[in-house]
Amino acid sequence: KESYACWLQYKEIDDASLVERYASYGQRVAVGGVSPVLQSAANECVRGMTSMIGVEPTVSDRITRDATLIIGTKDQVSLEDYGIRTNPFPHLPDDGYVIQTANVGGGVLLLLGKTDRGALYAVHHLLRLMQLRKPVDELAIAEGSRNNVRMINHWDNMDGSVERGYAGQSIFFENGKFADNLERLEDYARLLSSVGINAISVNNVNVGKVETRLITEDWLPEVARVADLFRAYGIQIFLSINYASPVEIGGLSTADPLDPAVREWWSERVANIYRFIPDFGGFLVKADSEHRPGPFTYGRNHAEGANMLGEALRPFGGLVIWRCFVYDCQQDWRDRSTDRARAAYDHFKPLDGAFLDNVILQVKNGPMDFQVREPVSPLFGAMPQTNQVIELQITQEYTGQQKDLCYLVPQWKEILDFDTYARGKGSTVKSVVDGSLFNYAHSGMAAVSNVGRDLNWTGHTLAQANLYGYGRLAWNPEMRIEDVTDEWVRLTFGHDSSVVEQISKMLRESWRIYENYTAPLGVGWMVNPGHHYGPNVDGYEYSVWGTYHFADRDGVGVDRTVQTGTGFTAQYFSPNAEMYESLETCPDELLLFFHHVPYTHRLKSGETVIQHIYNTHFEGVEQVQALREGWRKLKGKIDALRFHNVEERLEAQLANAREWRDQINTYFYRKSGIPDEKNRTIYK
Ligand code: BDP
Repeated sequence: KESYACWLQYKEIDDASLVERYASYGQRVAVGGVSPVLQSAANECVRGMTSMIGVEPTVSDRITRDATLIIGTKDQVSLEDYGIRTNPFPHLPDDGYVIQTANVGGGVLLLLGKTDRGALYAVHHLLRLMQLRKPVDELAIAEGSRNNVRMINHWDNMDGSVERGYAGQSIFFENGKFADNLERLEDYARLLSSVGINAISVNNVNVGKVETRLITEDWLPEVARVADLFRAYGIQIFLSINYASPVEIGGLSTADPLDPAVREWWSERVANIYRFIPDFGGFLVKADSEHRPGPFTYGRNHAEGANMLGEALRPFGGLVIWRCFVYDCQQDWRDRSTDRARAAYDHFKPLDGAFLDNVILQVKNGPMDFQVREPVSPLFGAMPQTNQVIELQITQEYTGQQKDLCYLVPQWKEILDFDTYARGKGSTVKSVVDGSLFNYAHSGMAAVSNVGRDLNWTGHTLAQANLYGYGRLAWNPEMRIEDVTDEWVRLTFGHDSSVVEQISKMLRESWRIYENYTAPLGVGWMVNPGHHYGPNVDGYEYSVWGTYHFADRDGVGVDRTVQTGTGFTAQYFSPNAEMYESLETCPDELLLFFHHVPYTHRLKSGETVIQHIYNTHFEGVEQVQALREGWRKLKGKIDALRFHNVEERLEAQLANAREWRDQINTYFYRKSGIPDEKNRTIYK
């Protein structure tokens, strides 16, 4: 039960005086109107209240004078009627809300959204405050999200498998069909809406033969059923599409975006989708990447490719979310133009301004692929006239696959806070993707889901924190790491201070720890090809994927400078370009991403590169041991199921960390011939 409930535990509150205060509002709930979203809001409110304070509120669908809690929209309930003179709504975005205590009767709590979605978020906000044991007698909250798009991408296939999924089979599909466990989907929608997610794409960006048909009558009734369910939680549905659909299912001989027959085919398809799903979100597209079809096949660029779909969707208000993860996966290191890190910028930057208004480019956070450490993608800030969303990876493909603990909120914060200098100082990534820097029509955040059919949704129970943290940051990128973390731990495990402190600490340190025992100094990869778990230093070194470390007997790292390397550093604005270009100013943690250096090169920390590699890898293993010891101290303070789940995973993590340490250290000892200054045993 605890595993499944995630952060919506709604545990009974044992503080009698708090319960009394909460209960005074939790008697008579009145809802301002009828809509599926308001219905969900009311249901959630009743559910949370009943479970936390032990009294089930009555619910009325009209606003009564004796209501103690009112759920509605700004059009249904006027603040003035309750003696509140300031009206924050004009300053709030559409999904915003107001939570206000008013001194009418014995006191009433107003939970009002600008739209009904806002009302649902207000309910969740209140329930969160209650779970956190906060007073509610004098609330005057007005909140809205900075990001319009707050999306989750599922990489789920209809056979039930999940690409890069580490928590069991798909919750959406099984055996080539839609799964019929709607209760599970509804609970998922509750979790997502509780952190403000408002969009999901349900199928993998690598669209298979079967999934290509999702946009046809074969499956639209089923897609519509899922859309209905999520709509009630304020979440719009998107589908990933196959760019070659006109050929594969339309019987056309081409998918050329400039061909009139192709354009007409898509327009008809889209119109038909909207007959089934009137508020369909739109398409997510992976094109010309890793063997996927795309406009390049027909000699067209990606603006031509995306705009064709944009035109088809525009009459219905739909969006095209077009991924910038476009590179030649058959490349080799032939000349400087083939550096994979350069690809997204080289393809898309020249097209700035050429995309329709309802097209959004979805840019991965880094120029490579969700490594434990990468610089920020230089595309952020580089396209003032093109809508952008950032793509993060909640699923831990390269960060421990939900066997190893790796809490990604600190990484995401660093990325969002990074200053691109696109419009001078203060041009942070978060101000690009929230649309404020360039006034984008559509913008925000998207992330690849880490959820599957496991009882606890995420495999590793503590990986629930990544899903929660993503939602909270997508809602408000200003939230501090400590606050997101503290909130999640308390909501999930309660308020025992030793539990809160221990788990928060483990989470906050985990990303650095993972970095310590894996690929050093930003060079990335060194993983087993294919599944990407565990060390394999040369696993990708001699293949064609563009992922190299160039270690030889003298040194290691990728020269991406303008002076002597691939010229990638020039894709950044000044002064970032100069900072990365120069060996003196390039930050240690990204050194090997940007430079090829001798093993004896001294870092700013004072250590040589080789000694840093040895030190961090020994330290990483010790730190994982400490994580395990720390967790063991919580035995008896956490329910057995969750305790054992994490304990087991920490055991696996320790084995993995040891393997990484031994392989990395041995490899670099053999390459360099330089012994460890501290004479530790390097290989078994
Ligand atoms: C990589 C994954 C691959 C995805 C690809 C993508 O290894 O499975 O299809 O990204 O984002 O990280 O399209």
